[in-house]
Amino acid sequence: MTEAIGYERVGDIAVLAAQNPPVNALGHAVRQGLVDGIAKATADGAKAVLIYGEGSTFFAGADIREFGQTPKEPHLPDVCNAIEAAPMIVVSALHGTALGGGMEIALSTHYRIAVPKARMGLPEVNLGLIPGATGTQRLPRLIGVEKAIDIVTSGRQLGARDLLAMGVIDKIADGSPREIGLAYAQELLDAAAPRRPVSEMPAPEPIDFDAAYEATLKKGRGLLAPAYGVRAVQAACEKPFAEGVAYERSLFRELMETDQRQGMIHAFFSERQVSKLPELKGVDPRPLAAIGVIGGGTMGAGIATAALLSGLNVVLVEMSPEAAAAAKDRVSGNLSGALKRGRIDQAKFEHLTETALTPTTDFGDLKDVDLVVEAVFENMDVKKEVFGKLDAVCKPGAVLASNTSYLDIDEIAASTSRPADVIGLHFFSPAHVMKLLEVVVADKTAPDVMATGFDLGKKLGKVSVRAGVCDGFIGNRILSKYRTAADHMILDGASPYAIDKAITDFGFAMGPFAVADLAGLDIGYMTRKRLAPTRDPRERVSTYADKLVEAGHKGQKTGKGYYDYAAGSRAAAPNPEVMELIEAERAELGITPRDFTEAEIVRRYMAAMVNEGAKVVGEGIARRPLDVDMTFLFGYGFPRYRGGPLKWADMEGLPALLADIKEYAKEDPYFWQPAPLLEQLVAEGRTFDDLNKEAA
Ligand code: 3H9
Repeated sequence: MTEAIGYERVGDIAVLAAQNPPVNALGHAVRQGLVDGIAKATADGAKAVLIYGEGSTFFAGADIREFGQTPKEPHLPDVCNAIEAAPMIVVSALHGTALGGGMEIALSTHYRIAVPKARMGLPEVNLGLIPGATGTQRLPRLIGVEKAIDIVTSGRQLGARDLLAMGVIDKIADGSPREIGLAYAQELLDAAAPRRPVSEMPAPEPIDFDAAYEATLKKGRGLLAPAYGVRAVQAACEKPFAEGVAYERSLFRELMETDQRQGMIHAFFSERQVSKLPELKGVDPRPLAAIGVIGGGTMGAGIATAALLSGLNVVLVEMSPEAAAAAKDRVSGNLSGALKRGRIDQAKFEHLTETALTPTTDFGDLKDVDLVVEAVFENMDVKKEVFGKLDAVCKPGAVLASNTSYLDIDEIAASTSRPADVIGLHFFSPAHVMKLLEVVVADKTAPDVMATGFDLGKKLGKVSVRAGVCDGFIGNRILSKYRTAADHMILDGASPYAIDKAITDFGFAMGPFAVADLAGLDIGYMTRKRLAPTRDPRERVSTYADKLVEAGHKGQKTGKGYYDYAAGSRAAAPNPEVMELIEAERAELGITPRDFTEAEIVRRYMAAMVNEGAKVVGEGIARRPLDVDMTFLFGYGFPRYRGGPLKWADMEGLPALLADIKEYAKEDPYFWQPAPLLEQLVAEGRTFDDLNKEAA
């Protein structure tokens, strides 16, 4: 026996208790302990075995940290088969989350009981994998092909009631997993219940697997794992159990070798790492019960909605009673969406809109709030005026935050008498939907103010990334570079539509031009005008986009932008005026357009993203490469299975990417200045991930 599995006899029942905190992951010691435990129970003459987990959960799956290393015996499928082959009945008692290999262990036991709050699922697709320990072979035998495909391909978790209704578990009972498991095992022994191996159940009825495969592949937008899951379930119908298991294993191993698996697992750990910063260790956040929001436009109303939904009281300040009423309507509109989706009930809706939310025109109403987020017009003078008022009315210790997306937070902070309390909290629109929050730390921001920013993000269910002060912080600064690279390609011969297609084929949710239409083309227009006075004369600038805006085409809100939305559909057709403007500009500049392959478009676009990402890390604006990666995953629709721009760069190979950047620099040395950090990593033969590990 290993220490990871405790062994005890309770009458006729041998009890195997997993003890591998925090989540009882099925690492080597646990697997060995289970196999030894079954052998010991057999040698002991036990009539039943109970398997359960100590601590917060049943097994939450294979130990992801072991992935990528040479697997050590006993392998998980063998453990599952050894459990099922035990000569006595084996019962599992579930609590917490029985995920992946954990669910596969449960499916290998003969009977399953769970506490009411237990959840189960096969989330392997979220790691770029399929279940690799007999799950795709046992589950369809138990509940049929369609439900099994849904569970395997979606990775979603199911609650105990649904699991009982489907026949995945046999019983629900209140109590500790040990108590309910022992009682159930005894009940089964008393009833002389037989062993019930799922692998011996008849093969399930087939469906049209080719159609299911194609549909799943399409839905995955490039992610392979779910489609592989369909093929694995197919094997449960067509092959004897042992062959099906071998086939599942071969697909699992194939996926294990992919970049997609690496990208997804990088995302899994980075998502947890991103809010763990050395500078926050031991720093307690300030209390947060009520917040203020200044400005009730789309952004302010979104922030207020997110705060209300997370249980915070909100004072929403607007300029006039009419604007305050309109802001309240916006918040109510957002909350009615939550009501419709069943996230809140009518009583809660009324409480949030009528009691927890205070729309006002009086800054004095902010005197008791713990934190204020300002979301007013992007203009330094306007912001300073607001911060002056906040400085006058807010209680000592209140956190004063700006939602600016590019203005200098140091300058805003300096305009108050309490710069240590000032921070940037950059939300993404719609703020009650988008997961990203950039916590922008200024020179004088106090550590507990930064901790409070992260705490607010956590309360709001956001992924918070620490950013330093610069134009555009992490995300928008990098965006402006790859967007410029796209504009240069357009001048040289690519079309916005070819670029959008290449980028969505790469896996982005939307291409940059469709995104620009959605956000409003006037935003980019204003940014270009703002930056024009300080623009370096060597910069290559295109003007077709400005002309488009000046012609009144501002994207979806005006019905036309890069695309024509006249038909009311978001899957709009190209706006013919765009190519006319582009061609006119090319002619004016004397450019003979050339062809761009999809591969070249992606390469240049990504090279610009990675190069600027490396500058952002090199300058300390992002603390670690993973901070850039998470910014893009959660704020910019970057495909999760590619891990993020800098993880993608690692997998592509930094030397080749740097060589391409130097090649592009021959045409445009100003734009393509290689990031010093990228040059350094290449010279030292290291990767961005090495930097992540050093920072951990
Ligand atoms: C699989 O099973 C493959 C098999 O089919 C075949 C194999 C042959 N391994 O999320 P939390 C760590 S694939 C290692 O903050 P929560 C996590 O990193 C696996 N470590 O807590 C964190 O560490 P730290 C299928 C793991 O309460 C700590 O535990 N299973 C694993 O919010 C706490 O995690 C999955 O994909 C793991 N499997 O949520 C389940 N899981 O404190 C993945 C967690 O150092 N896990 N850690 O940062 C989860 O979904 C959530 O962690 C869980 C708990 C719901 C369990």
